[in-house]
Amino acid sequence: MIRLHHVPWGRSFRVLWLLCEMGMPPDEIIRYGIGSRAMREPGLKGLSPAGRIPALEIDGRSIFESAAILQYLCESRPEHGFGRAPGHPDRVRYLELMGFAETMASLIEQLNLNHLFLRPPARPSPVVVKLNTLRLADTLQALEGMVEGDYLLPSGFSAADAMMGFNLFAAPFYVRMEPYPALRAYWDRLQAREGFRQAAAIEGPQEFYAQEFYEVPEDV
Ligand SMILES: N[C@@H](CCC(=O)N[C@@H](CS)C(=O)NCC(=O)O)C(=O)O
Repeated sequence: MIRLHHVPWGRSFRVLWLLCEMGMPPDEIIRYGIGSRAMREPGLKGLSPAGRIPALEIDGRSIFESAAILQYLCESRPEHGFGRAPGHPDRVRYLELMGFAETMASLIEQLNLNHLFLRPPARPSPVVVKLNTLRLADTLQALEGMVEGDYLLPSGFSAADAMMGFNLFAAPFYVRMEPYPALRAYWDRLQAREGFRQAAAIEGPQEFYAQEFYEVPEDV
C-alpha cells in the first residue's frame, strides 16, 4: 500500500514522478491545498512535522522530505538504477544536485509566497521579489552548465533529475528561459519520459499558477 500526501504540482510531484518511473504509482493520493486547514491538522503533522508535503506512506512506514523519500525509494528499489551509491563516479555530483534542487526550490517558494499567497492588505515586496528572482536566475545559469548528455549525470537518468525537474516546471513562471537553451531541451526530454507523462496524467492540468508569467512588481 503506497499513500502519497500531495499538493498538485507541488514538490510532492517529484515523488509521484519517481514512483511512476518505477512502475508503482501510488495506490492512494491525499490532496491538500497550500494554506488549507487540513495541512495544519494532526493527521498530516503526524507524518510530516512541519505540516508540509510530501509525506509518503510505504513499506509500513512514513517518510517526509522529498529528497529523503527519493533516496529511500532508490535504496530500497536499487534494480531501477535511479540512485548513485557510494563509490559511483557520479556520486558526489548526485549528492550536490539533490541538495541544489532545494536551494533552487526555496527561492521558488519565496516567489510563490509573494506572488500567489499573500492576502490584502499584505502585498509582495518588490525588493524581496527582485532579489529572489535574480537569485533564481543565478541557479538556472549554474544548472545550464551542468546538463551532461541527456540528463544531469553522464551516467543517465537519476533521482536528481526528478528533484530538479519539478523546479523546471515552476521556474519559468518567474524567470524567462530564453538564455538557457540546454535547460529548455533538457526539460523537453524529461517531459517526454513515460514516467513523467504518467505522473502528469495523474496530476491533470496545473492550476497552481494563474498567470503564464509573473513580472517583478514595480517599486513604490
Ligand atoms: N524541503 C521540503 C519542502 C517541503 C515543502 O515546503 N512543501 C511545500 C509545498 S511545495 C509545502 O508543503 N508548503 C506548505 C506550507 O508552506 O504551508 C521537501 O522537499 O519535501
